[in-house]
Order: sequence, then C-alpha cells, then structure tokens
Amino acid sequence: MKKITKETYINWYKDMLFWRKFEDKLAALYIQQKVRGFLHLYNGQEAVLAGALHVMKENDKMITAYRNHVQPIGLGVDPKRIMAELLGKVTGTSKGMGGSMHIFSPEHNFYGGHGIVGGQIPLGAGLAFADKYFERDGVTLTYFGDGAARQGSLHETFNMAINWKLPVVFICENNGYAMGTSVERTANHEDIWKLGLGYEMPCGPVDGMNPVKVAEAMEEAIERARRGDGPTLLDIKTYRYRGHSMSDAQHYRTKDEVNEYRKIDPITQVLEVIKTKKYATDAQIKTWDKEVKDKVEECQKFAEESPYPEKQQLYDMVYEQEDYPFLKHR
Ligand SMILES: Cc1ncc(C[n+]2csc(CCOP(=O)(O)OP(=O)(O)O)c2C)c(N)n1
Ligand SMILES: [Mg+2]
Repeated sequence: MKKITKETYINWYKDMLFWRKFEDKLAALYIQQKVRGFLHLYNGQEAVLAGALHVMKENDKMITAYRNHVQPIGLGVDPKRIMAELLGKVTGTSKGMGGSMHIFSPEHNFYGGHGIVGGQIPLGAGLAFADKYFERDGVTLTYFGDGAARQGSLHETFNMAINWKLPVVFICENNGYAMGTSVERTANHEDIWKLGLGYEMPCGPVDGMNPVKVAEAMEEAIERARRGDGPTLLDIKTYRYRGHSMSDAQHYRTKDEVNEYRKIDPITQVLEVIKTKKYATDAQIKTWDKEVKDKVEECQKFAEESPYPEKQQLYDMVYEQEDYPFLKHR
C-alpha cells in the first residue's frame, strides 16, 4: 500500500473537512429552499471515502446510492459543478437535470448516484464484468447501505460475481440504520459481512470511523480483485450524524447515541494524529480551516450565480425515436 505519511494525514484532514462543510452548506441551502427534493448527507461517513481514495488506482471505478455528493469530489469532479447540480443549475454535472441523488461523471470513473435501494449492486458487478471482458485493468468499488443489503438482487449478484471472479469490491456502508430501521431489527444477527460466507466470498467487518483501517481493508480487497481472485465483501461500520434525509425527525435514536459517535469522529481522529505527531502548528490548521470555508463559499457563489436551464433542455434529455410517427417532442 502507498505509505500513509504526514501528507496523507494533512490531505485527509483538508478533504474530509471540505466534504463535511460542503454538505453543511447544502443543508443550509436546503432550508432556504434553494436545494429542492430529497437531500441525503454523508456527515460522519467521510473516512469510508478517504480510506478508499488512498488505495484506488487510475482505472478503478466507484458506484453508490443517493448519499453521493462527496465521492465525485474525491474523484476529481469540480465541487462547484456539484453544488450547481444540487441547485438545479445548467452548470451542474447533469445540467441541473439530475439533482441530489443522481450525480454522475463517467470521465472521473464515478457511475452514480442511484435512488433505488440496492439498484446499484448489480450495476457495479456489471461495470466489473465489462472491465474483465474487455481485459481492462480496473476494479469497481460498489457501495451500498445496510438497508440495501437486505435486497434480493444482492444474492444474485454475489453468486455471479464470485463464480465469474469479477473485479469488484462490495462495500456495505453500515451506518446502523435504513431510514428509521436499525440493523438489529432487519435480521436475526447484526453481522452483515457474514452474507459473504454462503458464497465463500472473502468478507469481514471494518472500523469505518478510521481512514487507516478502511485503507488497509480496501487495499487487500482491491488487490485481490485486481489479480483475478474475485470479489470481497466489506462490512464497514460507520455512522451518519444527520437524519436519513433532511425531513427526518430521528425518533428512532437518542442524542446520546449520536454524541457517542461524535467522540470517534473521523475528522477529529485525523486531527488528533496531526497534533500529537506535530505535523502542523495550530496556526497552520487555522489557515486550512479558512481555506475550506472560502472554497465552500466559492462553490455557493458559482452555483447561485449560474442560470437555470432553458425549458428547451427538457426535450434534449429524453429519448426520442427518430422515426416516431405521431406528435413530435419539439
Ligand atoms: C427499492 C426501494 N425501496 C425503498 C426505498 C425507500 N428508501 C430510500 S432510502 C431507504 C433506506 C436505505 O438504507 P441504507 O441502505 O442503509 O442506506 P443509508 O440511507 O443508510 O445510506 C429506503 C427504504 C427506495 N428508494 N427503493
Ligand atoms: Mg444505512
């Protein structure tokens, strides 16, 4: 694995803080009704992304559900375009037509952004199949939630992926809840990783609040897939501080529970290493915090000042059969 150095910690801190603040801004814009529809935030889960990015290589891909605003930023998409997409602006990643749940950027190896719970699990295996079929060196990181782990298509996909030794890593981002339903209520045991055992798929639990632990587990899984030994299932234990979406009264958990997880917050953990190892002074850390704040404001300014799409765009983005014999779209 690429060494975890002082620079790694500093980049992790800056990146994770930016993702957190970027989404805090989205929450504020949602309350102002500038972001409409659904909004599912990643607050608390950042280490799962930071650890993965440390070990991913150029041709590796990522696909996830609707909690999908910061992964493309990590893969190199301009965050201004993501904020614009959320505000429905023409400068967005899908010209404002996709919105929060459908961020997409194949040129950055980011394949969405999927609203159907578990819908992306077979799609991730499909991306991996394509890489194997065309003999391309790529591994697909297929993310899904603990709720999605209860979908039937997961089993069909696992069976096929292990049988054909597809270059895919199945990553259950286990944040403890599917909307208001806790993991313990959805099965007779809580170890989602054991779903791999029936397929003799390498599998195990991972501490998802620590990017080092995530990177180590991911490295092993990605390299296994890359050398042709097929998939792994990682049950990454993480937590989301905010509600399922913005309209969640959170009656299913206590404030104390949320605070317990804040004590092991991934950003704080990384900052503690930076401080104890004296990787930076307090003044330097303050400068980074200010840089993050400014970058978020720049995104907001860009998104707010961008125009909405022309109405005509609606017709450009639907499938239209060339020889359709009846009324034309335009
Ligand atoms: C097939 C399907 N069933 C139900 C829903 C409604 N729904 C949206 S999110 C969600 C919970 C999913 O939880 P989980 O997979 O744990 O992901 P998390 O939101 O925790 O990231 C449900 C039931 C849906 N979008 N699609
Ligand atoms: Mg969940």
